[in-house]
Amino acid sequence: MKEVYFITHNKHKYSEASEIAKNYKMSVKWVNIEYEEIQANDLEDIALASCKKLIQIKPELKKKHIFVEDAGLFIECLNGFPGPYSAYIFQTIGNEGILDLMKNEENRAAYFKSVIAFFANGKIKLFVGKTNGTIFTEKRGTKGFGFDPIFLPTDEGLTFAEMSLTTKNLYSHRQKSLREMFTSLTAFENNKIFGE
Ligand code: ITT
Repeated sequence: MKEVYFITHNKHKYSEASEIAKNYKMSVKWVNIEYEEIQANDLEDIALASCKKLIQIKPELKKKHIFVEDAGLFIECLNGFPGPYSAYIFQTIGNEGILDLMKNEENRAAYFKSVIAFFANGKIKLFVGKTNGTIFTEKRGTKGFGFDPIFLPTDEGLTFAEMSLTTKNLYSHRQKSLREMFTSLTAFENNKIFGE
């Protein structure tokens, strides 16, 4: 069974990845290392910088297949806010703050985006997933994490926080980027991952 190492502080993200990996007969190992994320306007730049930094501070990771993932919630009527600043905004104003900002707002369209930076054999590759949806008018559900209680994926009557992990894994931005990564890993032999 192939092993890939997910470097994240977030246990929920690890659990989501771990479940998806089973479908690809792979195993995800959780690595929780302290490191500083850069601030940037693109999730791609943040994920790439984190991946590079981790390889630099822990050179032993170079021998493994590792990935980091950066995600964000982009709200249309707020011009894409909080986007790449999602972690900070969640910690400061939280779901209540977002709902307040959107009080009386009719355009509730939003999307979640996930960017994986995957490192193997000396190269980094990005995988992206996006899920469209809407911001509900109040918090609903207790599962998941972060903005899950206020996000309804399109055509679903439930917020992410009302879904089991398995159901969130049918719709989420993260399962899309993860599936891309696992498909890519399955398609090539270890030493040919990037067509070498
Ligand atoms: P890392 O250590 O992997 O960076 P993190 O929790 O800081 O873990 P991100 O920077 O990728 O994760 O995500 C930024 C914030 O966006 C995160 O703190 C959540 O509040 C929110 N978020 C990301 N993915 C989410 C999801 O699937 N459901 C709900 N909120 C999410």
